[in-house]
Order: sequence, then structure tokens, then C-alpha cells
Amino acid sequence: MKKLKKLIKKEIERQKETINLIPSENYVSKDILYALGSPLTNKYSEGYPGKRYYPGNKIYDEIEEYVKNLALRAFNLSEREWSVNVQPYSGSPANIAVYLALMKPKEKLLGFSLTSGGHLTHGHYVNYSGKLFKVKQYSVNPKTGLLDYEEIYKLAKKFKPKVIVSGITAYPRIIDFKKFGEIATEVGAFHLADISHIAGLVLAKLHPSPFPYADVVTTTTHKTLRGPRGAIIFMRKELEETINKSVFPGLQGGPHNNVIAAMGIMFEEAMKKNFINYQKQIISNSKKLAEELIKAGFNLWTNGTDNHLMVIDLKPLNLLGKTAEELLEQANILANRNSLPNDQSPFNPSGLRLGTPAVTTRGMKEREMIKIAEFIKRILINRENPFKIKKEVVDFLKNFPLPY
Ligand code: DSN
Repeated sequence: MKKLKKLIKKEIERQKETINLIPSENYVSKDILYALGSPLTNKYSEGYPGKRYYPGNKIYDEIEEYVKNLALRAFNLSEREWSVNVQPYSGSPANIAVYLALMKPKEKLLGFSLTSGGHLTHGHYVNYSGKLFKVKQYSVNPKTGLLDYEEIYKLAKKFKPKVIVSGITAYPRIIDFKKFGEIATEVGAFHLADISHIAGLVLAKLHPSPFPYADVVTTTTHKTLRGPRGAIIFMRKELEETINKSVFPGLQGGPHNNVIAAMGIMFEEAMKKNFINYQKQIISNSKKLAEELIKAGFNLWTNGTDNHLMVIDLKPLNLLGKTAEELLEQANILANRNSLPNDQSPFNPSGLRLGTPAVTTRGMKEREMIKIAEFIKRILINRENPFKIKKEVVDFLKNFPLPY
């Protein structure tokens, strides 16, 4: 305990003294930490409310029903059309549970390639989504860097997938879920929209919603939604039974009740007006950071951003993503290396992915984005000593406290 207490304290200090630009990370509130650290972690409640495999679950039934209801309300979904499962341990198992509900092994999945901005669970060969199913992947147009819906349509028509997955981890532009929905309908496929990265923006109506055009929507809860590590599956009513069975008993065991309660607090927070302002600020900050980085001399993939993230193309600077990541980390700035569609080798990515959800939670605005772009320029372009800049970074962060 002594050792771990010390390490946890050290990690809290690291979080306080680091500019976190990893677009999939965030800081939760004290209330969310309270639920996560509560004795709700002690109980087994395999099954679903009213149909558990263990006694003593009355309170857990109430909690789960309440959180499911909040999830539907937060995204303005009608209970007649949509159901929700709040038990997935995280985004990857949520996607796998959906695939296993909608497809038999060896059936066809069409997904977004990782190097173009998709996710491992969108059919990558190292992931079970790529091993269990027959996969084709769409990429972006190499010239524009944008999703090419005409090409996706042609691919889908030829391949005839059972499931088409849309969604991103490193694509800085708006996704046209309507087009994905139309393509899926045309070829008779299910459309799974994985909105893990952009769920907060969708909830705040700052990104077009996938719900009218999807059969299933999955999201993690710890990114722009600013909740605990976990995931949620929204599904059309008629898919409820199959998908619920796929989550449990198909794939998972007992739900993490402390996490489910924390998701409830996340939704209560997300339904307050200042959450919408928070999401707006994420985008304003992202656009400002992109603009300043371009001014500083960086090349951005697709020349900017519409959402919470951007990717720097480091090739013109003769820098590898890994080197840039390490140099920034030496100055207490975190951004992660990322493949770009035109990379020679996926093992040496030449992209650097940055995003604004975490720094926006700390209260930073456009003015601070100018400062952050300047730090990055000094380290990666001017090649100033990052250890010297670290002192300035730590000082700068003193004005932006964390909630804990
Ligand atoms: N690892 C997440 C990200 O960083 O985007 C996706 O699962």
C-alpha cells in the first residue's frame, strides 16, 4: 500500500505538471472519482436488471436502469427506437460484442484502416476483428486525406459486407454518417458507428449525429465524454436481445458497477449547459492550435481540423513520430506518434496526433493554444533543449489546476 500510495501521488503530480494533448484522454471530476472508488466495486451482478445470476442486486438494478435512462436522454433518443447497454468494459470489447452479435465468424466486415485514422477493432489483422471475419478496409483519398464516400460505396458494392463500421481515432474532419448509412442500406449491411472519439461533440450537437443513420452506435466514455474508462452500446430496439446476449454471457462476466455509476455521474454532468460550452471550447481550441501550428511552420494532415484533434506530418522536418513524441515528453508535453496514410512503414509513423479535450478541461482557451504551439515549435523546429522548456511548462500549468 505504501509503495502504491507513493506511486499514485507521483502520478497525480505528473498529471498536474504535464500538458496533455493526447486526444483520447481527459480528467474526470471528483464526483466521478468518488463513484469509481466506492464499494460498488464489491458486487457481482452478472445478467441485466431484473434478471441477475446473483442475489443482492436490487440497488444495482436501480443504478443500471437509471444510467441507461440517462444515456438515452443525453443523446435525445427515444426508448421506443433505441436500447442501450452500459456494461461493456471498454471500447474494444464493445465493438467485438457487436460484431459477434451481427456476424458469424468468416462473414464480411468493412472497416476504416488504422493508418488512415480508423481503429484496431475496425478490422486490423492483428485484432480479433481482423482474424475472425473476412475484412476489407477503406482508406482516405491519398491526395486530399479525406474519406472518399464514392470509393467506399464502390468497395461496399463489390465486397457486400455484413457490417460496415464508421468512426475514427485520428481523422481530423467531420464524418458523413448519412453517407455511411446510405451505403449500408444500399448493400444490405448493418451500419455500426463507433463514436468513441467524438461522442462529446455529438452529444453537444457540434458534430452531425450518427443515430438517424446507424443500426448500432458504440462509444467509450473516457474521451470527450469525460467519464470513467468504459463503453456503451446503443442499438436499435430489434437488435437489443442479440447484442445484450453477446455482451453477457457471450463475451463478458460481471459488470463493473462502480464504473456504471460513474457513467451516470458523467451523463448528469454532460446534461448541464456548461458541458456544451466545454465541447465548444474543445473545438475552438483545436482550431486555434491547428492555426498556430501551421503559422509556426508545421504541415497538418488535411491542413487543419473540424474536431478535437489534428495530426502533424513530420516528414518535411525529417523527424520520426517517435522522436517528436520523446522530445516533447522531455518537456512534459504529451502527444502521441501516429501513422499517416502515406507512411512508408507502419512501424515508423511520421505523424504526431494532438488534441484539446484534456487541456480544455483544465480551463485553457485560445490564448493558451498560442503558447502551446510556441512550446512545440521551440522543441521540434528550433530544436531548443526540451529540459529547459520543461521548467516553463510546469510554471505555465500552475494557473490551470486539475479537479483533484
Ligand atoms: N487508444 C485510443 C486512442 O488513443 O484513440 C483508441 O482506442
